[in-house]
Amino acid sequence: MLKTFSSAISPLLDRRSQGHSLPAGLYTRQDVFEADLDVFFHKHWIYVGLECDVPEPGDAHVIDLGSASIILLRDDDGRIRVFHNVCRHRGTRLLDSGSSIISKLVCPYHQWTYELSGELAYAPHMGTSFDKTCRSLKPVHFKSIGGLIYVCLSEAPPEDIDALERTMKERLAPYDLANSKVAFQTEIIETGNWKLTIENNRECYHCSSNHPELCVSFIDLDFGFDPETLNPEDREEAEKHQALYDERTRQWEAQGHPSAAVEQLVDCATNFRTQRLVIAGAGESQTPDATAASAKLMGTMTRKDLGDTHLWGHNCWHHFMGDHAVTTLIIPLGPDRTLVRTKWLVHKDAVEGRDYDLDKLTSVWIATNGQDAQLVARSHAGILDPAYEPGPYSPFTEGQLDNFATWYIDRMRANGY
Ligand code: 3BY
Ligand code: FES
Ligand code: FE
Repeated sequence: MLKTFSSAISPLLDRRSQGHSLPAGLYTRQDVFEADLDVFFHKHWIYVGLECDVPEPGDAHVIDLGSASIILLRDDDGRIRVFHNVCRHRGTRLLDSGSSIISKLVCPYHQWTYELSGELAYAPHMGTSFDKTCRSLKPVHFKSIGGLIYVCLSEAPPEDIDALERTMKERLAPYDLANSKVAFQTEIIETGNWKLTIENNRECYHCSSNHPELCVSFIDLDFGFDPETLNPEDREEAEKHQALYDERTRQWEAQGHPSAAVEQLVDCATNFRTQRLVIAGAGESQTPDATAASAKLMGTMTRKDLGDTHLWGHNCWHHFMGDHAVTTLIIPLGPDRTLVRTKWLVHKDAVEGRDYDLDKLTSVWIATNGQDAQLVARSHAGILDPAYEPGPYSPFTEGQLDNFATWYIDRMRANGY
Protein backbone atom coordinates (compact mmCIF):
# COMPACT_ATOMS: atom_id res chain seq x y z
CA MET A 1 0.00 0.00 0.00
CA LEU A 2 1.27 3.44 -0.86
CA LYS A 3 1.79 5.52 2.23
CA THR A 4 1.47 9.26 2.06
CA PHE A 5 2.30 11.75 4.74
CA SER A 6 0.01 14.59 5.54
CA SER A 7 2.82 16.84 6.66
CA ALA A 8 6.31 17.65 5.46
CA ILE A 9 9.29 17.18 7.73
CA SER A 10 9.80 20.81 8.68
CA PRO A 11 6.84 21.08 11.14
CA LEU A 12 8.18 18.01 12.94
CA LEU A 13 11.55 19.71 13.34
CA ASP A 14 9.74 22.80 14.68
CA ARG A 15 7.98 20.69 17.29
CA ARG A 16 11.19 19.49 18.93
CA SER A 17 11.43 20.94 22.38
CA GLN A 18 14.83 21.51 23.96
CA GLY A 19 15.72 18.97 26.66
CA HIS A 20 13.27 16.41 25.29
CA SER A 21 13.39 13.39 23.04
CA LEU A 22 12.28 13.92 19.43
CA PRO A 23 8.71 13.89 18.13
CA ALA A 24 7.70 10.35 17.12
CA GLY A 25 7.66 10.97 13.39
CA LEU A 26 11.34 11.83 13.37
CA TYR A 27 12.06 8.30 14.55
CA THR A 28 9.40 6.42 12.65
CA ARG A 29 8.50 7.98 9.30
CA GLN A 30 9.72 6.66 5.97
CA ASP A 31 10.24 10.14 4.53
CA VAL A 32 12.36 11.14 7.53
CA PHE A 33 14.42 7.96 7.16
CA GLU A 34 15.09 8.86 3.52
CA ALA A 35 15.99 12.43 4.46
CA ASP A 36 18.28 11.15 7.24
CA LEU A 37 20.14 8.89 4.83
CA ASP A 38 20.62 11.77 2.43
CA VAL A 39 21.68 14.31 5.06
CA PHE A 40 23.58 12.26 7.63
CA PHE A 41 24.94 9.35 5.60
CA HIS A 42 25.59 10.97 2.22
CA LYS A 43 26.37 14.61 3.03
CA HIS A 44 28.31 14.21 6.27
CA TRP A 45 31.53 12.36 7.02
CA ILE A 46 30.79 8.87 8.25
CA TYR A 47 33.00 6.08 9.52
CA VAL A 48 32.76 3.03 7.22
CA GLY A 49 35.63 0.69 8.01
CA LEU A 50 39.33 0.26 8.53
CA GLU A 51 42.55 0.16 6.57
CA CYS A 52 42.98 -3.32 7.98
CA ASP A 53 39.71 -4.43 6.37
CA VAL A 54 41.77 -4.48 3.16
CA PRO A 55 45.28 -5.45 4.33
CA GLU A 56 46.71 -6.67 0.99
CA PRO A 57 46.69 -5.31 -2.58
CA GLY A 58 43.55 -6.63 -4.28
CA ASP A 59 41.49 -6.77 -1.08
CA ALA A 60 38.12 -5.10 -1.58
CA HIS A 61 35.33 -4.35 0.85
CA VAL A 62 31.91 -3.10 -0.26
CA ILE A 63 29.76 -0.99 2.05
CA ASP A 64 26.12 -0.30 1.18
CA LEU A 65 24.75 3.03 2.39
CA GLY A 66 21.07 3.17 1.46
CA SER A 67 20.82 3.53 -2.30
CA ALA A 68 24.56 4.19 -2.52
CA SER A 69 27.30 1.60 -2.42
CA ILE A 70 31.04 2.12 -2.19
CA ILE A 71 34.12 -0.02 -2.68
CA LEU A 72 37.02 0.30 -0.25
CA LEU A 73 40.10 -1.37 -1.73
CA ARG A 74 43.86 -1.56 -1.64
CA ASP A 75 45.45 -0.99 -5.05
CA ASP A 76 48.53 -2.63 -6.54
CA ASP A 77 50.77 0.03 -4.97
CA GLY A 78 49.34 -0.64 -1.51
CA ARG A 79 47.31 2.57 -1.50
CA ILE A 80 43.80 2.77 -0.11
CA ARG A 81 41.14 3.79 -2.64
CA VAL A 82 37.42 4.33 -2.31
CA PHE A 83 35.15 4.29 -5.38
CA HIS A 84 31.45 4.41 -6.07
CA ASN A 85 30.30 0.87 -6.81
CA VAL A 86 28.78 1.94 -10.11
CA CYS A 87 29.96 0.90 -13.58
CA ARG A 88 30.68 3.85 -15.86
CA HIS A 89 28.95 2.04 -18.77
CA ARG A 90 25.33 1.65 -17.70
CA GLY A 91 25.64 1.88 -13.98
CA THR A 92 25.64 -1.73 -12.90
CA ARG A 93 26.93 -2.64 -9.44
CA LEU A 94 30.45 -3.98 -9.83
CA LEU A 95 30.86 -5.91 -6.60
CA ASP A 96 28.48 -7.47 -4.11
CA SER A 97 28.32 -6.33 -0.51
CA GLY A 98 31.08 -7.69 1.75
CA SER A 99 34.72 -8.61 1.21
CA SER A 100 36.44 -10.11 -1.82
CA ILE A 101 39.87 -10.43 -3.41
CA ILE A 102 40.24 -9.06 -6.95
CA SER A 103 42.97 -8.37 -9.46
CA LYS A 104 40.81 -6.02 -11.54
CA LEU A 105 37.26 -4.75 -11.22
CA VAL A 106 35.25 -6.48 -13.92
CA CYS A 107 31.65 -5.46 -14.48
CA PRO A 108 29.54 -8.62 -14.72
CA TYR A 109 27.25 -7.05 -17.34
CA HIS A 110 29.46 -6.27 -20.38
CA GLN A 111 32.90 -6.83 -18.88
CA TRP A 112 34.11 -3.28 -18.72
CA THR A 113 37.29 -3.78 -16.73
CA TYR A 114 38.90 -1.31 -14.33
CA GLU A 115 42.34 -1.25 -12.77
CA LEU A 116 42.46 -1.09 -8.98
CA SER A 117 43.45 2.55 -9.50
CA GLY A 118 39.96 3.05 -10.96
CA GLU A 119 41.14 3.56 -14.55
CA LEU A 120 39.07 1.91 -17.25
CA ALA A 121 41.41 -0.58 -18.93
CA TYR A 122 39.08 -2.51 -21.23
CA ALA A 123 35.72 -1.69 -22.81
CA PRO A 124 34.86 -4.04 -25.66
CA HIS A 125 32.88 -2.91 -28.73
CA MET A 126 33.11 0.80 -27.97
CA GLY A 127 34.96 1.72 -31.17
CA THR A 128 38.38 3.22 -31.76
CA SER A 129 37.35 6.80 -31.03
CA PHE A 130 36.06 5.91 -27.54
CA ASP A 131 37.99 7.80 -24.86
CA LYS A 132 38.46 5.50 -21.88
CA THR A 133 40.25 8.13 -19.85
CA CYS A 134 37.07 9.98 -18.93
CA ARG A 135 35.33 6.79 -17.78
CA SER A 136 37.37 5.95 -14.69
CA LEU A 137 35.47 4.87 -11.61
CA LYS A 138 34.20 7.82 -9.61
CA PRO A 139 36.31 8.34 -6.50
CA VAL A 140 34.72 8.97 -3.12
CA HIS A 141 36.14 11.58 -0.73
CA PHE A 142 37.80 9.70 2.08
CA LYS A 143 40.28 10.12 4.90
CA SER A 144 42.17 7.53 6.84
CA ILE A 145 42.36 8.91 10.35
CA GLY A 146 44.88 6.75 12.14
CA GLY A 147 43.61 3.75 10.15
CA LEU A 148 39.89 4.52 10.54
CA ILE A 149 38.28 5.18 7.15
CA TYR A 150 35.85 8.08 6.99
CA VAL A 151 34.02 8.89 3.74
CA CYS A 152 31.74 11.62 2.52
CA LEU A 153 29.65 11.01 -0.58
CA SER A 154 28.99 14.69 -1.14
CA GLU A 155 30.91 16.75 -3.69
CA ALA A 156 31.65 19.33 -1.00
CA PRO A 157 32.44 17.47 2.23
CA PRO A 158 32.26 19.45 5.47
CA GLU A 159 35.68 20.88 6.28
CA ASP A 160 35.34 20.66 10.03
CA ILE A 161 36.48 17.03 9.95
CA ASP A 162 39.88 18.71 10.46
CA ALA A 163 39.38 18.91 14.21
CA LEU A 164 38.68 15.17 14.38
CA GLU A 165 41.66 14.45 12.15
CA ARG A 166 44.07 16.63 14.12
CA THR A 167 42.97 15.25 17.46
CA MET A 168 42.80 11.58 16.57
CA LYS A 169 45.92 11.27 14.39
CA GLU A 170 48.00 11.91 17.49
CA ARG A 171 45.82 9.93 19.87
CA LEU A 172 45.55 6.87 17.63
CA ALA A 173 49.20 6.70 16.52
CA PRO A 174 50.39 4.34 19.31
CA TYR A 175 47.63 1.84 18.48
CA ASP A 176 48.85 1.62 14.84
CA LEU A 177 45.43 0.47 13.66
CA ALA A 178 46.65 0.15 10.08
CA ASN A 179 48.79 -2.74 11.30
CA SER A 180 46.14 -4.43 13.36
CA LYS A 181 43.85 -7.24 12.29
CA VAL A 182 40.17 -7.87 12.60
CA ALA A 183 40.06 -10.80 15.01
CA PHE A 184 36.27 -11.01 15.02
CA GLN A 185 33.25 -9.18 13.71
CA THR A 186 29.52 -9.22 14.26
CA GLU A 187 26.51 -7.72 12.56
CA ILE A 188 23.24 -7.12 14.34
CA ILE A 189 20.12 -5.64 12.81
CA GLU A 190 18.46 -3.64 15.55
CA THR A 191 14.72 -3.17 15.09
CA GLY A 192 14.82 0.51 15.85
CA ASN A 193 15.63 3.85 14.30
CA TRP A 194 19.33 4.73 13.95
CA LYS A 195 18.93 7.80 16.15
CA LEU A 196 17.75 5.57 19.00
CA THR A 197 20.86 3.43 18.55
CA ILE A 198 23.01 6.55 18.86
CA GLU A 199 21.01 7.99 21.77
CA ASN A 200 21.36 4.68 23.56
CA ASN A 201 25.12 4.76 23.06
CA ARG A 202 25.48 8.27 24.40
CA GLU A 203 24.19 7.62 27.87
CA CYS A 204 25.04 5.19 30.60
CA TYR A 205 21.87 5.92 32.57
CA HIS A 206 20.81 2.45 31.45
CA CYS A 207 24.15 0.73 32.13
CA SER A 208 23.91 -0.37 35.75
CA SER A 209 20.56 -2.08 35.24
CA ASN A 210 21.29 -3.56 31.81
CA HIS A 211 25.01 -4.20 31.30
CA PRO A 212 26.42 -6.38 34.11
CA GLU A 213 29.33 -7.53 31.90
CA LEU A 214 30.34 -4.06 30.73
CA CYS A 215 30.02 -2.55 34.19
CA VAL A 216 32.97 -4.63 35.44
CA SER A 217 35.32 -2.43 33.39
CA PHE A 218 33.25 0.63 32.47
CA ILE A 219 33.07 3.59 34.82
CA ASP A 220 30.27 5.92 33.98
CA LEU A 221 31.47 9.40 34.74
CA ASP A 222 27.96 10.80 34.55
CA PHE A 223 26.81 8.33 37.17
CA GLY A 224 24.31 9.93 39.49
CA PHE A 225 25.67 13.44 39.34
CA ASP A 226 22.49 14.94 40.65
CA PRO A 227 23.53 16.63 43.89
CA GLU A 228 19.94 17.07 45.10
CA THR A 229 18.73 13.51 44.85
CA LEU A 230 21.95 11.57 45.38
CA ASN A 231 21.97 9.46 48.50
CA PRO A 232 25.22 9.76 50.50
CA GLU A 233 26.54 6.42 49.21
CA ASP A 234 26.04 7.31 45.54
CA ARG A 235 27.44 10.75 46.15
CA GLU A 236 30.58 9.27 47.63
CA GLU A 237 30.86 6.90 44.67
CA ALA A 238 30.44 9.74 42.18
CA GLU A 239 33.02 11.89 43.93
CA LYS A 240 35.43 8.96 44.03
CA HIS A 241 35.05 8.47 40.27
CA GLN A 242 35.57 12.13 39.56
CA ALA A 243 38.71 12.21 41.73
CA LEU A 244 40.03 9.08 40.00
CA TYR A 245 39.46 10.67 36.58
CA ASP A 246 41.12 13.90 37.60
CA GLU A 247 44.16 12.10 38.95
CA ARG A 248 44.60 9.64 36.06
CA THR A 249 44.05 12.28 33.40
CA ARG A 250 46.67 14.53 35.01
CA GLN A 251 49.17 11.64 35.25
CA TRP A 252 48.59 10.42 31.69
CA GLU A 253 48.82 13.89 30.23
CA ALA A 254 52.04 14.56 32.18
CA GLN A 255 53.46 11.34 30.72
CA GLY A 256 52.66 12.54 27.18
CA HIS A 257 49.44 10.60 26.57
CA PRO A 258 46.68 13.00 25.50
CA SER A 259 43.64 12.16 27.59
CA ALA A 260 41.45 15.18 28.25
CA ALA A 261 38.12 15.38 26.46
CA VAL A 262 38.00 17.02 23.03
CA GLU A 263 34.59 17.48 21.50
CA GLN A 264 32.71 19.14 18.67
CA LEU A 265 29.05 18.60 19.38
CA VAL A 266 26.81 21.43 18.26
CA ASP A 267 27.19 24.27 15.74
CA CYS A 268 29.25 21.95 13.55
CA ALA A 269 28.78 19.49 10.72
CA THR A 270 31.18 16.84 12.00
CA ASN A 271 30.07 15.67 15.41
CA PHE A 272 32.57 13.85 17.62
CA ARG A 273 33.87 13.41 21.14
CA THR A 274 36.96 11.69 22.47
CA GLN A 275 38.34 11.16 25.93
CA ARG A 276 40.69 8.67 27.54
CA LEU A 277 38.42 6.75 29.91
CA VAL A 278 39.54 5.10 33.11
CA ILE A 279 38.94 1.34 33.10
CA ALA A 280 37.56 0.00 36.38
CA GLY A 281 38.85 -2.95 38.43
CA ALA A 282 42.06 -4.41 37.03
CA GLY A 283 42.10 -1.35 34.78
CA GLU A 284 43.38 -2.90 31.57
CA SER A 285 40.65 -3.82 29.15
CA GLN A 286 36.93 -4.33 28.51
CA THR A 287 36.98 -8.03 29.34
CA PRO A 288 35.06 -10.09 31.92
CA ASP A 289 37.70 -9.38 34.60
CA ALA A 290 39.10 -6.12 33.18
CA THR A 291 42.51 -7.69 32.51
CA ALA A 292 44.01 -7.67 29.01
CA ALA A 293 42.67 -10.28 26.59
CA SER A 294 45.70 -10.15 24.31
CA ALA A 295 49.24 -10.68 25.58
CA LYS A 296 50.52 -8.91 22.45
CA LEU A 297 49.67 -5.24 22.81
CA MET A 298 48.40 -2.96 20.06
CA GLY A 299 50.89 -1.13 17.84
CA THR A 300 53.73 0.40 19.83
CA MET A 301 51.89 0.27 23.14
CA THR A 302 54.08 -0.86 26.00
CA ARG A 303 51.56 -0.41 28.80
CA LYS A 304 48.19 -1.97 29.53
CA ASP A 305 47.22 0.76 31.97
CA LEU A 306 46.58 3.65 29.60
CA GLY A 307 42.83 3.30 29.88
CA ASP A 308 40.41 3.36 26.98
CA THR A 309 40.70 6.00 24.27
CA HIS A 310 37.03 6.44 23.52
CA LEU A 311 35.79 8.13 20.34
CA TRP A 312 32.32 8.55 18.97
CA GLY A 313 30.63 10.25 16.05
CA HIS A 314 27.11 10.26 14.67
CA ASN A 315 27.41 6.77 13.20
CA CYS A 316 30.07 5.11 15.32
CA TRP A 317 31.70 4.46 18.66
CA HIS A 318 35.15 3.07 19.37
CA HIS A 319 37.21 1.93 22.34
CA PHE A 320 41.01 1.72 21.92
CA MET A 321 42.76 -0.11 24.74
CA GLY A 322 46.30 -1.35 25.30
CA ASP A 323 45.61 -4.88 24.13
CA HIS A 324 42.72 -4.51 21.70
CA ALA A 325 40.18 -2.19 20.17
CA VAL A 326 36.45 -2.46 19.61
CA THR A 327 34.99 -0.40 16.81
CA THR A 328 31.33 -0.15 15.89
CA LEU A 329 29.54 1.53 13.01
CA ILE A 330 25.87 1.82 12.24
CA ILE A 331 24.03 2.13 8.94
CA PRO A 332 20.27 2.76 8.78
CA LEU A 333 18.41 0.14 6.75
CA GLY A 334 14.88 1.44 7.29
CA PRO A 335 13.01 3.72 9.72
CA ASP A 336 12.98 0.80 12.18
CA ARG A 337 16.02 -1.19 11.10
CA THR A 338 19.63 -0.35 11.85
CA LEU A 339 22.72 -2.36 11.01
CA VAL A 340 25.26 -2.44 13.85
CA ARG A 341 28.65 -3.75 12.72
CA THR A 342 31.29 -4.36 15.41
CA LYS A 343 34.93 -5.35 14.90
CA TRP A 344 37.46 -6.48 17.48
CA LEU A 345 41.03 -5.56 16.57
CA VAL A 346 44.29 -6.98 17.88
CA HIS A 347 47.93 -6.56 16.80
CA LYS A 348 48.34 -8.12 13.35
CA ASP A 349 50.84 -10.65 14.68
CA ALA A 350 48.71 -11.73 17.64
CA VAL A 351 47.72 -15.37 17.29
CA GLU A 352 44.43 -16.72 18.59
CA GLY A 353 44.95 -19.38 21.25
CA ARG A 354 48.51 -18.25 21.89
CA ASP A 355 48.24 -14.50 22.46
CA TYR A 356 44.53 -14.15 23.02
CA ASP A 357 41.42 -16.09 23.80
CA LEU A 358 38.60 -15.10 21.45
CA ASP A 359 35.87 -15.53 24.02
CA LYS A 360 37.65 -13.35 26.56
CA LEU A 361 38.28 -10.76 23.84
CA THR A 362 34.72 -10.53 22.57
CA SER A 363 32.27 -11.60 25.27
CA VAL A 364 31.72 -8.21 26.97
CA TRP A 365 30.70 -6.34 23.84
CA ILE A 366 28.78 -9.29 22.37
CA ALA A 367 26.68 -9.26 25.54
CA THR A 368 26.45 -5.45 25.62
CA ASN A 369 25.42 -5.18 21.97
CA GLY A 370 22.73 -7.81 22.50
CA GLN A 371 21.38 -5.96 25.52
CA ASP A 372 21.45 -2.63 23.68
CA ALA A 373 19.65 -4.15 20.67
CA GLN A 374 16.79 -5.19 22.94
CA LEU A 375 16.62 -1.75 24.54
CA VAL A 376 16.56 -0.02 21.16
CA ALA A 377 13.79 -2.34 19.93
CA ARG A 378 11.69 -1.68 23.04
CA SER A 379 12.31 2.02 22.76
CA HIS A 380 11.24 2.08 19.10
CA ALA A 381 8.14 -0.01 19.84
CA GLY A 382 7.04 2.43 22.54
CA ILE A 383 7.60 5.43 20.28
CA LEU A 384 5.31 3.85 17.65
CA ASP A 385 2.51 3.81 20.24
CA PRO A 386 0.05 6.69 19.79
CA ALA A 387 0.45 7.34 23.52
CA TYR A 388 4.11 8.35 23.10
CA GLU A 389 5.06 11.94 23.67
CA PRO A 390 8.61 13.29 23.83
CA GLY A 391 9.98 12.87 27.35
CA PRO A 392 12.56 14.86 29.31
CA TYR A 393 16.24 13.96 29.19
CA SER A 394 18.06 13.80 32.51
CA PRO A 395 20.17 16.95 32.78
CA PHE A 396 22.74 14.87 34.67
CA THR A 397 23.10 11.72 32.60
CA GLU A 398 21.51 12.48 29.23
CA GLY A 399 23.09 15.78 28.30
CA GLN A 400 24.72 14.20 25.26
CA LEU A 401 21.32 13.12 23.95
CA ASP A 402 20.11 16.67 24.12
CA ASN A 403 23.23 17.77 22.24
CA PHE A 404 22.63 15.09 19.62
CA ALA A 405 18.97 16.05 19.14
CA THR A 406 19.96 19.72 18.84
CA TRP A 407 22.68 18.88 16.33
CA TYR A 408 20.25 16.67 14.38
CA ILE A 409 17.66 19.43 14.03
CA ASP A 410 20.33 22.01 13.09
CA ARG A 411 21.83 19.78 10.41
CA MET A 412 18.41 18.99 8.94
CA ARG A 413 17.76 22.72 8.75
CA ALA A 414 21.19 23.42 7.27
CA ASN A 415 20.36 20.92 4.54
CA GLY A 416 17.09 22.53 3.57
CA TYR A 417 14.53 20.65 5.64
O1 3BY B 1 29.92 4.56 24.40
C1 3BY B 1 29.94 3.47 24.90
O2 3BY B 1 30.42 2.58 24.26
C2 3BY B 1 29.35 3.33 26.27
C3 3BY B 1 29.00 1.98 26.66
C4 3BY B 1 27.63 2.01 27.16
C5 3BY B 1 27.11 3.34 26.96
N1 3BY B 1 28.16 4.14 26.45
C6 3BY B 1 28.41 5.36 27.18
FE1 FES C 1 29.05 -2.36 -16.72
FE2 FES C 1 27.91 -2.56 -19.10
S1 FES C 1 27.03 -1.85 -17.28
S2 FES C 1 29.88 -3.10 -18.55
FE1 FE D 1 24.13 0.22 26.42
